[in-house]
Amino acid sequence: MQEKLQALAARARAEIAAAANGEELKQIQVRYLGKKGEITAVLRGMGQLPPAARPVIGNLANKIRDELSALFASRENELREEERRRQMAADQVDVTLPGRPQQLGYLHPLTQVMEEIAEIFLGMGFTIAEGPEVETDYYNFEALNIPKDHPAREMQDSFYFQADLLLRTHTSPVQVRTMEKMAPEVPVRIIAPGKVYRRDDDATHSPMFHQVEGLVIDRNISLSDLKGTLLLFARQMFGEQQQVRLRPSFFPFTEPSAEVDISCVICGGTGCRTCKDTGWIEILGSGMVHPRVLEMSGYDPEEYCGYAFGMGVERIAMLKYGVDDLRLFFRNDLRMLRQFR
Ligand code: 2NL
Repeated sequence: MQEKLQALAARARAEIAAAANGEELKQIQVRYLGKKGEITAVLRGMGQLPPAARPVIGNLANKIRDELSALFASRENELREEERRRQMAADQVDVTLPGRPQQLGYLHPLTQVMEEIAEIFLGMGFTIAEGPEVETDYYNFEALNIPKDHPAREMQDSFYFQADLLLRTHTSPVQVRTMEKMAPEVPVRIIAPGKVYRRDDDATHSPMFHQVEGLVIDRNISLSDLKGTLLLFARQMFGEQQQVRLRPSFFPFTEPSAEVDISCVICGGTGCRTCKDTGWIEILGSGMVHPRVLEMSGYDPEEYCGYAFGMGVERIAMLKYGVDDLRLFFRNDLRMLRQFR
């Protein structure tokens, strides 16, 4: 019996030493020391032994059980340590590998052009005004002298949330809000760059586009101030050789109103396909702020006056870079956008 126990112990020691992982070790432990394990069976079977043999075998079995318990515990620690080392080795970062190059981002060409326009006016003493893209009927239309039956107010021309809440169709409401806040203080000398929305979608119209509007209010402002300012703008934006001309036009919020042309950026004024042989290209709309618009926002039109203008950033960018389809700006094709990095 003693030899059988010793042999069993030897077998257990060997199996414990050979266990490859915690799972295997657990199974071995159950086979020897579990409720139905071999050692347990010996200890349970003591009653069948002759009384004289019981203390010897009992002692030996207990000794073996304690020894094996200790072996299981230390082997379990050993296996856990091995596993930890394996994990650490697997997780190790090879600091000698070359780094992954990070792509440096850049601004969208329209944002670049919008900022370039803004910079030119900042240099002439304008400051930047901003405001909400969701506007009320009052700020987008009413305060700009756009009457209730004006076609711009039709559902099919603007994006409406409610009868009196819509996506702004120009950045003029930003200027109206600024006038309201400042009145009757002068001078007002601001530009309002930003996104605007109209229900248009073709090669020359996008439902979302960008505008920079400008507004100056003071005493004794005239059309010549407007023309001189826009001439400086045209020369900084398109080159010192530029000329500008004003053509009579109409906007509900200015009186008189004018379209502003610059010499053709393609032919320089001699006539080509782009300028339809006129030598001139339209770049913005402008005029003297309508007295009703001044009055509604708190400026007495008898004392104050001013000019305003508005330009489409997409149009300026297309002319500056010779892009013939506005939709190219919105297609997110990197072959296009990378050229503006
Ligand atoms: C265009 C024409 C224009 C204005 C915008 C303006 C703003 C206020 C008062 C009066 Cl608060 N006018 N803005 C004036 C004339 C023309 O934009 O064709 N834009 C793309």
